[in-house]
Amino acid sequence: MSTEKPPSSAAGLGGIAKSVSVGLREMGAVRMLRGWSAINQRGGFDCPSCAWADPDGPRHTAEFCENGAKALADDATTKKIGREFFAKYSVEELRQQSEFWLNAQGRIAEPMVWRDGDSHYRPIEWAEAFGLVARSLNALDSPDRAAFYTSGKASNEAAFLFQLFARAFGTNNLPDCSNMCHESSGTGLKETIGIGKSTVTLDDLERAKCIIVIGQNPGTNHPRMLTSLAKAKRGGASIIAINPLKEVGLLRFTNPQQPLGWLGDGESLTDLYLQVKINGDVAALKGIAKAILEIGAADREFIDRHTDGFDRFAADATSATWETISSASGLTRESIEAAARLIAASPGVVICWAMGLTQHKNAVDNVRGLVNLALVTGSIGKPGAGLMCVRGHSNVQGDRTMGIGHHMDDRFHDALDREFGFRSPRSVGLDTVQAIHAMRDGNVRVFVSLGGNFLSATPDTEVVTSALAQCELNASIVTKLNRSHLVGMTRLLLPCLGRSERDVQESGPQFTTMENTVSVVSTSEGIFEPASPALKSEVAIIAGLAKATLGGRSTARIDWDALTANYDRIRDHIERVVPGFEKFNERVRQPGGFYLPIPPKDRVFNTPTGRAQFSITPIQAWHLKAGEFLLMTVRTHDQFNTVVYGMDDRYRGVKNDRRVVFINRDDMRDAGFTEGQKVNLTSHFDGRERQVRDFSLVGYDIPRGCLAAYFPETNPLVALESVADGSNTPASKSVVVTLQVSG
Ligand SMILES: Nc1nc2c(c(=O)[nH]1)N[C@H]1C(S)=C(S)[C@@H](COP(=O)(O)OP(=O)(O)OC[C@H]3O[C@@H](n4cnc5c(=O)[nH]c(N)nc54)[C@H](O)[C@@H]3O)O[C@H]1N2
Ligand SMILES: Nc1nc2c(c(=O)[nH]1)N[C@H]1C(S)=C(S)[C@@H](COP(=O)(O)OP(=O)(O)OC[C@H]3O[C@@H](n4cnc5c(=O)[nH]c(N)nc54)[C@H](O)[C@@H]3O)O[C@H]1N2
Ligand code: SF4
Ligand SMILES: [Mo]
Repeated sequence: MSTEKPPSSAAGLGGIAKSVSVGLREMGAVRMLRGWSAINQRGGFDCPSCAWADPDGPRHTAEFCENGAKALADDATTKKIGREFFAKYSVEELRQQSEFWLNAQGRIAEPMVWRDGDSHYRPIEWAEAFGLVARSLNALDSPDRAAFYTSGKASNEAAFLFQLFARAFGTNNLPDCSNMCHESSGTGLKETIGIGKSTVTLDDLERAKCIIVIGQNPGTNHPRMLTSLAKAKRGGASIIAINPLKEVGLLRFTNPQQPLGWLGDGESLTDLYLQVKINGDVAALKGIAKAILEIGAADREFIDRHTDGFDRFAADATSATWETISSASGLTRESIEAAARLIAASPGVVICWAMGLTQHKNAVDNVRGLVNLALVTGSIGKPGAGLMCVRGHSNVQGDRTMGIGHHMDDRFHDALDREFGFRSPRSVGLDTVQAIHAMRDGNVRVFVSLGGNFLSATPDTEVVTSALAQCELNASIVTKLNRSHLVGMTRLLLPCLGRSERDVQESGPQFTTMENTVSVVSTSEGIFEPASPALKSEVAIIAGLAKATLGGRSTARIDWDALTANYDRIRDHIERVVPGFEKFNERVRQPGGFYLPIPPKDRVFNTPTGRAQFSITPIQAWHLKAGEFLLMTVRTHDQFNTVVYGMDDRYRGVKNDRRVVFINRDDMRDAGFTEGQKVNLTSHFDGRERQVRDFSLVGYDIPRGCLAAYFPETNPLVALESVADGSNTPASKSVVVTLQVSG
């Protein structure tokens, strides 16, 4: 491992160099340039990485960032693994390898099966594979003994069919990655403003006069957001960052699409950087609201006309003492008041956030706090203002819109039942954490996943490993090998087409659709030949599984073959089941697609009273014992979730190591540790300890008492029971740990 001074600005030449080198390594020059010319272009394919939005107007010839280029290279790599690879390495040998190595071997080229007692995976025909899943599912004594997991990359069409399959089979056990991601946002937004989505367009962000970026690292995780922030900044916006780390991407930005911008240090972005303590946000947000009330900057007209609960909220905020606010947030009164003044000086504020807020015990309170701030400033339903939960996976928002969720509302079920002539189950299904409990207790026996890496993405890795290992069948619809595929009594790999590949069915070439973070639905159509002729599309695999499984057991009228032959037919069903998709096939073919309705934009709040709700968010300070720290688990610049592209974290100055822990230099000194020293991390939850070993200490600009380390290496530390109230999201950004010298 080596560390160096982090760069002074994000993107710029370093990003271009990285995109080219990874592209050449995985794809070669010709394929790389072809891919680059189609990614995020109209008629091309949607970037397989994050859910950031494409511009509504004209597009650049290169409408992607370094991480989009890396994700494309990972998806469209020419490396493949088929029967020879699986004959060479036993499952035991594969288990010894890292996630990085497993992913780097290439695309899975044909269906493979591993049965109890085997040493190696072996090839299996598609029909036999479908039959195997069907027999396992149909042998269960209840449909609720199965769980159907979805990762947020699945297209709308695949997601819609997957939930239909699960519900026609008879269960609402539809856990998804969202349960670990923005579930807290969805929960907090739905109860307060009546919809679990952002209330802004890209244009609102770019024309905002004040923007808060809180609990989010856009330079790494949503890089093109920096282009929009820079645009807003040039238009006169002030930008406030609230984050325990001084993330380079929030400090300065060099736009790689403006050649002259390569020279010099780039544009500075943030006007006010509040280095909050981990989980100090409820206090910080309350402090900002208190200061806004004290300045007299509350938007009384908006509050009176559109909200409930203001008086209680205002009494609570004003009665909080600055002492409590400062000690819980780690911020001075002056800096909080400075933030309030910037907000008050602007006609409205756009608040952007991600995992820094959603993965804590009181995560839903974090989101309520954001809503309070938006409401008190009247920032909903006017241009250049609003709430922007910045989504992770490219179609995670669309998947939920399509019914991937363990607890959809009655309206959705009724529409589904009408459309397909059956009665879908109404009991609440299992979310991700509940599904793990159920597997562990022997109550879920069959696990089918549509993408993702359930084992490494979820908390408490040891518990999940043994829970998944007990499943009679672990069947994955996948592109790449990962650790989730190395456990289970029977394991099935069902390899699918990647986002960048051509999908040709009986009626001809097909496109799929995605919904981005600002509710725009648009098309995605791959351009490359499939990695192997044996691959099927996600839609075809789900239809194959459903047809083999359902037979006479469901009264649902679903012609799976017809749906596979022409995806327009799937979209016709979606149009009749999901509101906002009127004339779906026609509108989605228009350049750039269409916006789904966002009622709060028109100040329509679908809450029980028809008004937006203020909430009370109690400040809950941590009382850590001597030697205890609060750890947040974050992403590097060289990974997409559990998919590790490389071993560097360029923007934080770390090279060639992922087992590092960032610590305040004074804390390091006081504890008698030294830079680079190897330590073990022990977490403490409910009287139980969990440990990961051999991490190198990196002295860093981080508040005292706080640590940062990378996910998924630190997931074994996160207790399965440590979850957010109300959303059940693993609290993977507030893990109480102690450090011990390793050896
Ligand atoms: N390149 C790349 N892009 C990605 C991903 C990826 O892995 N790689 N993942 C995708 C997915 S699924 C998601 S959900 C998003 C995630 O996007 P982010 O949420 O930006 O990802 P994290 O790395 O989890 O970063 C959390 C940020 O919140 C800060 N933070 C942590 N705890 C706190 C806190 O208590 N308070 C505050 N105020 N800040 C805190 C951290 O310092 C960090 O800057 O990115 C998506 N895009
Ligand atoms: N400690 C900690 N844990 C976390 C987080 C954290 O911040 N800290 N973040 C959480 C968050 S926000 C999320 S979203 C989850 C992510 O959880 P997941 O979505 O389950 O995980 P990914 O790593 O994104 O999944 C990668 C795998 O998806 C498969 N895949 C890739 N492309 C495709 C495709 O086109 N089709 C199909 N069918 N499969 C494909 C490949 O096999 C690849 O190995 O992790 C969560 N876990
Ligand atoms: S910002 Fe996100 S969606 Fe856009 S190119 Fe980069 S990784 Fe892809
Ligand atoms: Mo996510």
